[in-house]
Amino acid sequence: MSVVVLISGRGSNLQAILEAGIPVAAVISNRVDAAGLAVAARFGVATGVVEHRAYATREAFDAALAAAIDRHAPRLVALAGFMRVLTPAFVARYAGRLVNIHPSLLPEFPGLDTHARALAAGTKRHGCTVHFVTEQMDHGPIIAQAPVPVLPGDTEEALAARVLEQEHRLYPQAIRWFLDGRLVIEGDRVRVMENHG
Ligand code: NHR
Ligand code: GAR
Repeated sequence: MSVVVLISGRGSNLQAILEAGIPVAAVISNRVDAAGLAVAARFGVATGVVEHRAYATREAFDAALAAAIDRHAPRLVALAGFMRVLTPAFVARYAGRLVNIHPSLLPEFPGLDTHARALAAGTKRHGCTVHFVTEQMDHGPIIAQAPVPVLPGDTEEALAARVLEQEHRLYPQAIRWFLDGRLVIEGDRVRVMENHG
């Protein structure tokens, strides 16, 4: 019934998920010093650390990560500021039940440093995307998006904060849709079904 959340850092999206009352079975970080581990502990949620540096290959790290996840038999695995690209074998194992929140309006600005790149491009609209994770980084079927304006004089920090506020609203909502069985993947697209509950 529940969710395993993967983090690498601060954990503000994790906190938004927990505050929304989403059932989280465990939080797993690839870094021992991730501040999000303390957020999980504060909410009484089990934590685990699988350090990517302890593994010689991405395949070995992902196998250890999958073993740690599968102990909790989650319905959904949610990346929340998780910073390691996942191997095809890992993605295949969780096909259709692995989601990510990305800080841009995909397909614009996949990858890292999205806010700096949005400012450099002079775009007037930026935002965030929740998507299913596939082999191709930041290209999976899009579940939901939230736009924000880019304002004159914006810094990277100001823009990131504006996007983050939307992330904290969007991600719990999208996870709720998944858990309520409302998301149907149709090829490259996601249909959000009406709630008949
Ligand atoms: N894995 C797959 N296969 N597909 C996706 O769509 C993924 C993924 C893993 C993570 C999150 C993503 C983001 O939202 C995500 C989506 C990290 C990197 C990266 O380059 C890129 C995209 C994302 C997360 N990571 C470096 C690496 O070598 C390490 C960077 C670091 O440690 O700071 O893995 O942006
Ligand atoms: C969020 O903005 C998230 O979208 C982004 O990192 C931040 C994590 O913040 N994710 C990525 O860049 C993934 N590569 P948080 O740890 O406070 O949730």
